[in-house]
Amino acid sequence: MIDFSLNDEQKALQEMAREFALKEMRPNAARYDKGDAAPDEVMRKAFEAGFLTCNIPAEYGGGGLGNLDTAIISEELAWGCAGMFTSMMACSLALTPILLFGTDEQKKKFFAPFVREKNFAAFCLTEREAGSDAGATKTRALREGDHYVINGSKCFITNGGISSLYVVFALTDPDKGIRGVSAIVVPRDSPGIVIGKEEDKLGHRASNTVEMTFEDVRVPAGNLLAKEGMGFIVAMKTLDKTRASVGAAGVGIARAALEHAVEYAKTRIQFGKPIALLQNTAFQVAQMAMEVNAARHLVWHAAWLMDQGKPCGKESAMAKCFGSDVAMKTTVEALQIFGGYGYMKDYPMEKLMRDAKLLQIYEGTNEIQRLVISREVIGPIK
Ligand code: COS
Repeated sequence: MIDFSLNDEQKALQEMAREFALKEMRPNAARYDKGDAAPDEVMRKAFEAGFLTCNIPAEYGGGGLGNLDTAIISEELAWGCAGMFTSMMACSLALTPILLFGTDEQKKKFFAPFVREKNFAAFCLTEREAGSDAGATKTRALREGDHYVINGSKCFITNGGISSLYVVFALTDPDKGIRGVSAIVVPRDSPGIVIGKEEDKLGHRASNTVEMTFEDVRVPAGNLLAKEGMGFIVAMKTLDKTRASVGAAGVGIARAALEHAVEYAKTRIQFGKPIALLQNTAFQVAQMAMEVNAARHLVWHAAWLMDQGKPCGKESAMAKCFGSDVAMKTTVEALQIFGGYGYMKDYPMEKLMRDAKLLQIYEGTNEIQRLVISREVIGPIK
């Protein structure tokens, strides 16, 4: 039987996240969108509310929430401010490899600071020459006794400048290409980590994005996740799990744009009546509402599959791709309903549109999602 209703706990989580988004994120969104200050205070409150640690299992002191629970919360937080949400999501993205592949000892050690106080983590996969082609990593991690020595550069690292811990993907065996990549946990206080200048982005300006260089960074060999050479699989399995959250963020942004457009269309009088009564506007609203709903169902389905421990790579890619495309399309159309006002910074539409764009790019471009989906749908060709 299929049950689309949320249970009481999920309804309470949704309500709590919506309240947080409304009271803490929305009133501060425009201020942090300027990008000249970090939303530390909002993040402190987000930590206290448990949003930064909700995916850490309860046995390690976290919220122990499931993937569907997290998707419900993600929609609300992105509805509040996609930029601040990105910082939170990037932190859970970086903790996911530890969650999936860490030993009990590693989980205890690495999760402890995150449940104790506000901390961020960063997922360091992308390089200048290894974006969509994530396996083309050039960063090296050479074994020297009981340590790895890491050298190389990573770019577009969300939370890079504010994190206490990094999960770094680097070649431990350069001759083996993709099968020579390993995933290594690197604490921020390791000497040799150089944080580059903060990127000046189109949207998600409340989040921190930097280039990072690792210069002879020595970390204990015990910080290796899984086995040497398994790093690419670690990255792929992590992204299979986290991409649905990007879809959830897309739903949150699109829903916000739709709600603003409906409110505006009901009060904006042109040709003697509210523009909501014009059939073009009404049909646009209907289309947006259908797509937001469809995107949410894809997200919830992918998250539900994860909670059942079932394969979800294709469904997670669908949720990410469709959810972010819907966010982009809906924000463009909702801005159009606002006409000239939509283009002004006094109204929320232009930020929503700028924020929507990144969802089509990060955690794998939507072209990569289509590649992942089509490979599975088409299957092997003899
Ligand atoms: N789960 C488990 N294993 C996987 C996997 C998955 N989701 N995806 C790939 N693999 C395995 C493959 O089975 C293959 O193993 P074998 O060689 O033993 O058969 C290996 O990994 C290499 O896979 P593949 O041949 O598919 O690699 P490609 O180089 O073609 O790249 C894509 C695959 C394009 C899907 C990958 O590079 C990718 O996701 N790129 C986008 C990266 C990204 O999202 N970046 C964002 C950074 S985080 S903000």
